[in-house]
Amino acid sequence: MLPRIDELAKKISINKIRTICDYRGNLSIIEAQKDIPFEIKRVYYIWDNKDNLPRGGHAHKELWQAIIAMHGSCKIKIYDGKSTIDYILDKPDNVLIFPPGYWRDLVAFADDCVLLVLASDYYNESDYIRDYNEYIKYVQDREENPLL
Ligand code: T46
Repeated sequence: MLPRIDELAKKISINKIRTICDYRGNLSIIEAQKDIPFEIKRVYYIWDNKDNLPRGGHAHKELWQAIIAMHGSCKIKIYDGKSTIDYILDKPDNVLIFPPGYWRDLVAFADDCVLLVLASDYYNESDYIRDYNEYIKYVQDREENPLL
């Protein structure tokens, strides 16, 4: 069964990335399976968002992701089928790690936002739930059968 959104908030609150600061500036470090709980199989980034158009609007069945605003800011709305929690990403030493099973909407992009995403698997369209009604059914099925 999916954790409730209040448990999720405790579990996946934005984490600080290990950062070494010296007179030259800052160097932030992420090591797979040490600083984030999965092997990184894919990296992609989102940038030059047009007219502040939202992205996301889907959930993943299996994929874990870690998201960093390398520059600028945006808001990530995470939904568990009943409640929503909002995370603001606005610092390059912050990372939002979230597990599969949650609907996400990415909104309020600053014009200069560059969002880096580390993913636990290769791109696979069949891992997406892009239809909202299908997502609600998925959540209900999970509640009825936690083994799903
Ligand atoms: C997510 C949020 C944060 C690929 O071909 N390979 C890829 O690795 C990705 C991520 C996307 N695509 C294709 C699939 C679509 O035809 O690129 C197109 C745009 O993807 P999408 O509409 O899913 O983009 P976003 O920004 O709504 O969502 C993306 C990720 O897909 C998603 O996993 O959590 O960023």
